[in-house]
Amino acid sequence: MGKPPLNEQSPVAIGVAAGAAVVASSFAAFLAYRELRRRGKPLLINQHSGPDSLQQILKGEHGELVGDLLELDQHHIFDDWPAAGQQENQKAQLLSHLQHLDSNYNGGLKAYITNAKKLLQEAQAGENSFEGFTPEVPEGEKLDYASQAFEDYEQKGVEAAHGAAFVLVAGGLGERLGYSGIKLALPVDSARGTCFLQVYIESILALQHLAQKQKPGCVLPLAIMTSDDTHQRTADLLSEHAHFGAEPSQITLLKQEKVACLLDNGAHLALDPSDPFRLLTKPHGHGDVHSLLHSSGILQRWQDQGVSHVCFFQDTNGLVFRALPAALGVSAAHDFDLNSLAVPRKAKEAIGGIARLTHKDGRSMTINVEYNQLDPLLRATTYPDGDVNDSTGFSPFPGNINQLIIKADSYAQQLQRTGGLIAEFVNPKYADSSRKKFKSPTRLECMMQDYAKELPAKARTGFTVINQVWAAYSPVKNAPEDAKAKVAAGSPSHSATTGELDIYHANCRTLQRLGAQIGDPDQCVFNGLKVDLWPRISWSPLFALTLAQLKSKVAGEGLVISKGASLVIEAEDVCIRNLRVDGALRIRAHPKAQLTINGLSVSNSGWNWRPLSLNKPAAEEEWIRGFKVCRGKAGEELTYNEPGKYLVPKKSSHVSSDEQKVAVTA
Ligand code: UGB
Repeated sequence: MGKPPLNEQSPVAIGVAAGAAVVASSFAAFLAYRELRRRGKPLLINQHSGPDSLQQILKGEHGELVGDLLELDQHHIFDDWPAAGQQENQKAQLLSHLQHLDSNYNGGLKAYITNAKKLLQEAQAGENSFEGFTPEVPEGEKLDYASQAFEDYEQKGVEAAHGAAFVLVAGGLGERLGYSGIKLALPVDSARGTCFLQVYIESILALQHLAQKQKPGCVLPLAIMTSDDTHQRTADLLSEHAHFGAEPSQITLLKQEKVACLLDNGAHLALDPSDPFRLLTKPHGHGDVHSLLHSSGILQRWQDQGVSHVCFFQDTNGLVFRALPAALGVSAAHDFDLNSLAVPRKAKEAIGGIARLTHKDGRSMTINVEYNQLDPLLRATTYPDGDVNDSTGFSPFPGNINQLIIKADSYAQQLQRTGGLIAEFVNPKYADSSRKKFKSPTRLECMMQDYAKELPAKARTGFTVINQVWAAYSPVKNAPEDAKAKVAAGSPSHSATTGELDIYHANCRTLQRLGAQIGDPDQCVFNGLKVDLWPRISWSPLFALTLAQLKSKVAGEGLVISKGASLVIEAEDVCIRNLRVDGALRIRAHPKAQLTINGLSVSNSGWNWRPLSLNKPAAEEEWIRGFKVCRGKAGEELTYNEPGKYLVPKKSSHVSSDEQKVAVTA
């Protein structure tokens, strides 16, 4: 399959004749047809032998594909087809749908079904894909956030950043979260109100500004992998917001295709119950990103532009760029072909564990073992208790957060060799103990971190653990009820509630390390989760992306933020020498405005994060968080729309002729 359609120059004779081949069923008809066609002989089919419309398919451009499907025992797809002349449009729709699926899988549907049969048989037999391997805790770079080592690597990362390209995998719809929009459009935090895509693009632009000091004019490219579920909405989000300040040519969308669902262990393709002329399809997993970067030619283009490292990240971790420059520095310093960013992992937490696996035959590799495979692997080998925490309160196996840094040279060679194909797996949910029936149709999947499995033994693979989870990882993945259940089971909630609150937590803790006085958190309950609500401090990555930038812009000992206060910084060039906030303050400024805040004290009734009441309307973004922000008119806005230098509060030393514009709304 995946071959060109039948050659129309060699028509097959179909008609009624004495002694013509008479076949009893559509399936047999096709097999006979194919056989004779292969031998170059015309086939005469009795017009009463099987649905006329099937005979027509034989003549059509999809005949070869359909024949292959029938040979692969997929005749159920056509069994109930109406006779010729009926529902021809719908039939054509199914044929072109099949053709589409065929051309979007390497080797076509034939390869897909063959691979599926093999993997389904292995799954039914309960085969262990790690048979013969023994896991060990791997060695890697472990960094305390904000330590000297962290800062040194961060500096190295900034120096290497002119060669960085970024890949955001955002094809997942987020069904687990129970949100109807695309996750990239969700606000990272309600204080600033900017969405994930904006924060990611601003982070890349902030790194670009730093990199331009090394390589003037350099532009850091971003590719976003979308799917049918997310593509249009991602494109619209970008165009509605002028690409959030990036050059349109800097961003490329790559759409991944879905794959057909499988009904049973025989890999029968599942028809859509609501439309017998369509197959059910589902996403193939984030592993598609490698073949797309290869087949689109993007990786090649990036290499031609001088890209040395490709950095992958997920759709909803608002903290990723806190750790990424340091991880890039680790990659550059150790010349890693593959570096996985990791955090300490709670046992049984739904993130993969990074392990060193050594085979009986001597092979070994450092890879991610997905959470559902880690426990059985540990129990079957060296850890009889399975996936449990050690005395540190965490699993000894670091948690993969699917933020990968891959060296472009060896990546390109690898993709050239493999076409970017990643080992697939299947994960059917069985309805019975004999593992014969599925609860619902399944499909083949692949994961981007399994790129490590394809690497040659000589490849340099490593990982970078940020020892403080709060500084690097808080994704938004789980719906409120599931989040509560996760916490009850001792795992992090990874909910929209904590995704936001962890941003404030990280910002407050970071500023405390700089010497700032930050009020204690309030204890709150949102969506049934007991959480700490720290002062709502949030800033644009264009203000400070790295720790070094933050240190250069904020004199910690001069900053005092009261319990319950909010501070939002939407300005690039702000120097905070002395600022006290008791209430709420938002600072906005033109990119070319330079602000020095020295001696400003703000006091107002501030903004409140209130739990939702069941009987009051709320937006979907609020429901998944469990709170609403009440700003009222309370809060001070400092806005500087013109370039210039400003001292705040205005003093005699004010150096700009521009008027300082202070809009006080409370
Ligand atoms: N994604 C796609 O772009 N396409 C797809 O077909 C599927 C997903 P999930 P998952 O950090 O918590 C991963 O569903 O796969 C995007 C790691 O495997 O949120 O369950 C999607 O849009 C696991 O080891 O996560 O688990 C999203 O951006 C651990 O690291 C991203 O892929 C876990 O993430 C992840 O998709 C984690």
